[in-house]
Amino acid sequence: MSKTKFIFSANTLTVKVVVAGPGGVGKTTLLKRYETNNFIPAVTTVGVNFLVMDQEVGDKVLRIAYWDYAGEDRFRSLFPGYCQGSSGALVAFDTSRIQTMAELPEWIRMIRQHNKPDLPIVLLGNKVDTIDDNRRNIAAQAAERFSKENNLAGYYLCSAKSGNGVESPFAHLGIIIVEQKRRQSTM
Ligand SMILES: Nc1nc2c(ncn2[C@@H]2O[C@H](COP(=O)(O)OP(=O)(O)OP(=O)(O)O)[C@@H](O)[C@H]2O)c(=O)[nH]1
Ligand SMILES: [Mg+2]
Repeated sequence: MSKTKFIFSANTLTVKVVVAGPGGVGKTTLLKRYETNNFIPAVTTVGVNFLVMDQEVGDKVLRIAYWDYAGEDRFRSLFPGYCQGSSGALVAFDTSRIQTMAELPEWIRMIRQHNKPDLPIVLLGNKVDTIDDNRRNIAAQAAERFSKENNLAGYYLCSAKSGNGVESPFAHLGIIIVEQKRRQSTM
């Protein structure tokens, strides 16, 4: 698997991935890290931000448009419309504020309601650079339990600041999307 800004190929499939979760957990900063491999602190998203990145999965190129939705409550009512037509989702919480995980069922409910119910969703526990090993273990156990209970495709702990663990969830979601499209014979 490799990722880049644009890969020229006749074998390109374009999909949408929605990025969701409470305000301030680091969604935009994670996307910036994925795009540039640098820590670029973000400002609160107003509405939605976009990032388009290509990912090679086997002999296919997956062109993913990430729709990075604002987490603040005042934008919530527009989210159902924005998340329609997604092929996958990344939902994020902040491991230094583990209570942010409690808001995720509502985001997941909206995503599933407005997409196919079997939409693959990957959980991200961000900001692990700010917590010690003990709290990291607690966050990992909570993420694992949450992921099972909510039938998610997987969970990852990561840090947009250090870059740790950021590539894997993106790669994993891309692979699942391609497998799902193959099974549905849409690629
Ligand atoms: N220490 C640390 N800070 C981070 C990390 N990721 C993001 N931040 C900081 O957390 C704050 C919020 O980050 P954003 O990326 O704006 O969060 P968001 O989830 O996009 O927030 P909304 O757009 O309001 O939904 C910023 O000050 C970032 O610099 C991280 O991994 N570690
Ligand atoms: Mg943001």
